[in-house]
Amino acid sequence: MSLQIYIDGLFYDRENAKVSVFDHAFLYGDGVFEGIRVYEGCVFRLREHLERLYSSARYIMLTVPLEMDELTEAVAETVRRNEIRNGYIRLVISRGAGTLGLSPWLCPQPSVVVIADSITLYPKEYYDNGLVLVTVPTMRNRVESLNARVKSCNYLNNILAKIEAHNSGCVEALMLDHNGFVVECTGDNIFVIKKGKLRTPPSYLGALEGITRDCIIEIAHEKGYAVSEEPFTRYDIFDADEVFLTGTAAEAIPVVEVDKRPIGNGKPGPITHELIEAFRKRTAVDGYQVYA
Ligand code: PXG
Repeated sequence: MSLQIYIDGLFYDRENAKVSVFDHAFLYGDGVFEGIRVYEGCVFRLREHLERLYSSARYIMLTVPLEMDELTEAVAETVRRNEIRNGYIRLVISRGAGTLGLSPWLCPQPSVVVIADSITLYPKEYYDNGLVLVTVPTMRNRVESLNARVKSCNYLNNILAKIEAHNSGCVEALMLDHNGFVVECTGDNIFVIKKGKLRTPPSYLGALEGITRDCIIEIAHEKGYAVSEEPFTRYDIFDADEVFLTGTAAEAIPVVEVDKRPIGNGKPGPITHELIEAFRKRTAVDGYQVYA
């Protein structure tokens, strides 16, 4: 059976799942999105993802054409139709089709797209051996411009950073703000651990309030680790005992080298390992059960 894709209340085969070239998400990146995991038929933290989606939409003054319970059902139905037990959901709210001009008020009807598919995971060796990062020249957009707390369809800044990392042989890029503070990676939040204390950049620096980040903070608290959200620089990365990233695709993944400097002893650390294990235990129980 071909993939069934939800567009504005109807389901289409992959070949026929199309939106207008006049859609402003295509013309201008005018829209918001979410990337969500499904584990054993459980949509991980669906409510939190949807809340972030509505917040992103509110920031760009885009009215999501469905209520939260309707959108929940659209997501669940898309997962069921495709018989996904473990996979990945891409939810997009676009400004909709309009004219060849910026004006969003000339786009009468926002569109809702839900794709539920399988997911390609990072190779196991990344988890076993850790990631190597490089700091890239492309800085974060200033929060006074497009606040990167918004998960908008305009990811060019991060894409440029990703290309720069790739050109240096790395899978992820460390991104700084214009003051040199560490913010996050192109699709992952970052944590440093020093003497058993965790730190992650605050969202007011323009770090996405990652759903995985939130979950890891909760787990760390439960395990008795102190966690603070405060600005830090590359100094604190090089000085850390452990560094790890969090994100929907990666879950939690150790970092062992940044800018050719080994982190700690150059191997994935024990606290990172403990948090990853605990995170994996709750993925299939912490969310919306689609087949219940
Ligand atoms: N920072 C940025 C900039 C992100 O885009 C995260 C952090 C992690 O947030 P979550 O909520 O996932 O823990 C993200 C998430 C994709 C894709 O298809 C990107 C993300 C998530 C899922 C898929 O590229 N980014």
